[in-house]
Amino acid sequence: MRLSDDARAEALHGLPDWAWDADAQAIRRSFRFRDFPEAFGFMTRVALAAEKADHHPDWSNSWNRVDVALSTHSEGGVTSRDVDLAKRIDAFASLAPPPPPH
Ligand code: H2B
Repeated sequence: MRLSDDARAEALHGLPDWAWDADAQAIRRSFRFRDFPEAFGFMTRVALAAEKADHHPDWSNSWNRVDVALSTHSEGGVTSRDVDLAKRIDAFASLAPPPPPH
């Protein structure tokens, strides 16, 4: 079931680096890593978790950057499955060494 506006806003308090994208009816976060192997290692971990959960991100990668959008396509919006996957994705990202500052 799609989360109400209030429930989604509440869930985003627990996901401070994620933003609501009303046009896409999705939540989004960009990740930056040291280099391409770190980015792709992260994507591999996320891909395996997503496949196990049968819930998949919409994402793109450019070298050390990964842009992720989560939405439940069958529901046309954000559900608890997106919130759960976002939490797992944050946990994977936190394991990677930080990228150098700009
Ligand atoms: N992922 C996401 N994000 N939304 C879905 O509605 C969805 C999915 N549906 N992964 C699943 C797969 C469905 O297409 C398969 C057939 O179970």
